[in-house]
This record gives sequence, C-alpha cells and structure tokens, in this order.
Amino acid sequence: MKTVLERLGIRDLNHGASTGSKWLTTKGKMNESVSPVNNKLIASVQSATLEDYETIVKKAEEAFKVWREIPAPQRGEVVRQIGNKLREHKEDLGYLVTWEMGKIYQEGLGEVQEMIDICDFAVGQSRLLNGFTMHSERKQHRMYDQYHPLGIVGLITSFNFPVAVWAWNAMVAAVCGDVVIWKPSSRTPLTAIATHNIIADVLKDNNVPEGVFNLIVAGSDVLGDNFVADRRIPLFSITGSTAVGKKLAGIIGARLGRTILELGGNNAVIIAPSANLEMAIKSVVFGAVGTAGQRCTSTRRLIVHESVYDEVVAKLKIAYQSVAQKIGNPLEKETLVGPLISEGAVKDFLHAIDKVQKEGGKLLYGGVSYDCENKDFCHYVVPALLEAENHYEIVQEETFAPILYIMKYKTIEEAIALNNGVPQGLSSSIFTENIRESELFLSETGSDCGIANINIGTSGAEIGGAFGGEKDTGGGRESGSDSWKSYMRRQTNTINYSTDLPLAQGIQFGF
Ligand code: UN1
Repeated sequence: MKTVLERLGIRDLNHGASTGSKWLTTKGKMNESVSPVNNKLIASVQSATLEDYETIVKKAEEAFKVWREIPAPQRGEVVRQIGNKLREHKEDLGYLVTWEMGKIYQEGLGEVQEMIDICDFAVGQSRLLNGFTMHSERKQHRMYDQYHPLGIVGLITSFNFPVAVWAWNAMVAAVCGDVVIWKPSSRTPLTAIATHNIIADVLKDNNVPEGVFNLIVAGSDVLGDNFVADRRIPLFSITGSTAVGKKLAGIIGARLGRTILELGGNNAVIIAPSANLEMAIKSVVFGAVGTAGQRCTSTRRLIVHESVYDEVVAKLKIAYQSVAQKIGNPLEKETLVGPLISEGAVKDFLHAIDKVQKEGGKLLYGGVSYDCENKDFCHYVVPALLEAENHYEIVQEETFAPILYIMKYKTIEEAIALNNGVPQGLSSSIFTENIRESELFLSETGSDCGIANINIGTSGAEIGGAFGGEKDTGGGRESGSDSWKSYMRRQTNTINYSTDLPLAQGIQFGF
C-alpha cells in the first residue's frame, strides 16, 4: 500500500522549484523538513538558486501573456478542477500539514477545506470581475471602469497556514488572469511541493502554460530582499510578522509596487455581563489554544467585565486543566494541542511568561514546556493563562504561542479602549446579549480591527469575507468579498459617440 508521502509525490529528496507541473533540477542548499511532532526528518528539498529564480520569472512573464487572454470563466474552470483534486487529496494533504507544521489533524483537514472553499469562491468570481458604469456629464458619452489582469503576483507565506494562504491568493489571482510565484516558509516546503503535485494533472489536462503557478523553495539568503525589489513583480502578498512586513513593504514601496500585507495580530475577546458564558469559554479556549496559539487570529487577550470576572477565571482554569490532558501528537485523534513549530518558538513562549510576571502579571495556569531531555518532545508546551494589564510591554507584542492575558473592565467604553489599545488590528470579538453593546462594538467608535465579531471568537474566519487587519497588521485584504480587486489593474474608460468634442467641467478652449 502506498504511503501518504508516496501518494502526494514526495520523495526522500525533492526539487524545490516548479513552473506548474514541471520541476526544475535545483542545485541550491539542502532544506531538511523536520517534523515538530517528533523532531524527525520527513524528507529533504534541494533549494533553488538565483539562476532557477530567473528561469521562473522568465517563464512567468511568458505565461502571463497567454493566461491574461484566456477568458476569465475558462480560467475559473481550471480552478474548479483544482478544487476537485484537492477534495480527492484532502485527507492526505491535511495529514502532511499536521506532520510538517504540527497543528492537530482536524485543523489540518480544516486548512485543506479552506483551499477547497476558496476554489469554489474563485470559480464564481471568474464570472463576476465587474466594473461600474457611470453617467457622463457630457452628452453622448459613456463611462465605465474595467479590471485587467495585473501580472506576476509574488506570494510569501508563513508556516502556520502553509497551504491555505497560497490558495486564498493563488486561486483568486488565477481567475483574475495573473500568474503567481510562491515562496513558502522554509519550515514547510513539503506541503507546498505536495500542493503542486496535486494540481499538476489539472494544469496538463487543460494545457495551462508552464509559468502560471510557480513555486520556489529558497532561503532568504538567496531569495530575500532581491525578490521583493524585483520590478517585474507588480504585487506582493505577504503573510508574516510585523517586523518582516515593515522591512519588505519599505522595499516594495520604494519602487511603488503594491502590497497585500497580513502581519501580526493581538486579538482580544470581550466578555460582557450578559454573555452566554458557556459559549464564550468554548470559543476563547479554541481561540487561545487552537493551532497551539499559532494563528494570526489566535485569541491573545481576554477583557472580562468585573461582575463575571471570577466566574470566567474559574471556568477557564477548569477548561485549561482538561486541555492539558490532551497535549501531544497532533496526528492522534484525542489530541487538542500539538507542538510549537520550533525550539525558538518554545523559548519565545517561556520568555513571554517570564517577562509578563516581571512586569507584574500573575500566572494562573500552565506556562511551562515539556521536559527537553526527551528531544522528541521538545516543542510542546502547556498553554498559559495569566492575569495581566494591557499596557505591559509584552502584552503589547504578539507572541506566537498559546498565551492568554486576562484583564478586567468596568464600562463598555473602557473595554473597547483596551481592545484597541495595542499596535495591531487584526481580529476582535465581544460576547454579549446586549444590542447596545454589540452595535457600539461594531460602530465607528468601536473595534478598530479588520475583523470584528459578535458571539464568535477571533479565529476561524470563513473564506468568504475579506481577511486582514489595520494598523501594524498591515492593512491588506485577501480571500473573499471584493479582495479580488487588489489583484487587477483598474482602468476608467470614457467613450465619445457624438460628433462634438465637449470638454469636461464645461471648459471652452476655442482656437
Ligand atoms: C492566519 O493565521 O494567518 O481565521 C490565517 C482563521 C483562519 C486563517 C488564519 N481562517 O483563523
């Protein structure tokens, strides 16, 4: 019987550059993909060199010339078939996501489901790349705007959603007539390679030119600032930390390139006096410990009304105790919390726990790592629950780990101020049965985040909405709603079908 890796076309040694269905014979450094689950090698990837990058950009440029002329619904048909292939491989790819990245298998499956969902969404979008028509101020003139394909989209993704973020961007970009060069995280190259193997037959069967979907595995020493500085790439979509985003956006901005930035979050849940506590606790626990706190949308701060504070803390402690029984191998069915991605991430977790206590915070539960004498279990931690204040330096930062800072509030205005009182602005939510509070939270004086929810947690957004946030989160929007517009160039057209040449604003210019 074939193994998961065989079914996904992963060998012991893989090439790290593809133009769609063909692989380049890469000669760069060896990138070993070690699983955070047990610290063991899964397989190796030979990274790309700068020469490989040049080959890919040239192919992408050629492919764009062909792909942009293919009618959008036909491009959508290719995406429809990609969605079907992903359905066939959902279990295997979900398994590899878990193995290579460490999220539990349920979440690995959920990630592939996001890919399938965005394919369906993009297929519909391929018939809806609509502009507006406007009434001209001049007689017998017609005005409208239209959207054209943009060109090459550079896509830099993070380890935590190693394949879904590719799909959000690549599927939408593809129906828009763009071509994509994808640089996955060097921690998760195998899921990227598997994704390309999954789509290869669809590309071949539909004669999609090589160069529409490109993949390049390369370290930032080879493909770093030079990638984002490349003027042949008009748009970059980047998921990563705020620090990295600021640096790259500076380089891209200096050449007036476009960006979609999805950077750090520091997401809060407010629990109001009227909240359904059972729902609130369930959602906060999933938001804080799900994906071991490694989602951009993870719940990091909990703002609780003083009247229910003690009850919430007591309930959370019980919930965390029961979650702590289910830390372990994320491939096992019962597990709720898998490993962190690296030993560095464990250090960051421990450092934050230490720092918040030094600043005056109180550890209520967890906050320890597993015994590192057993090297295989080095990446596991017990999710932490802490009382803290919003202004603490460490609370203002995003630590990519399962740490929940709890704080008290008296008035809804104060709660909203706390929610907004961090540099980041990705996701937020309030649990309340009070319509005044919920509407205030969603109003112009409410949450300043890109995502604001009522009686739903901060994580687990559906693909149909525009995904992204404000302030240090970067301001980009990807995935659903009208995010597709970022992937196209917009043109305003005015057509004069009269025999006169009236000037706009009634200007007379006789000669
Ligand atoms: C991310 O963490 O970068 O909303 C993406 C969510 C997921 C995507 C998170 N749909 O939690």
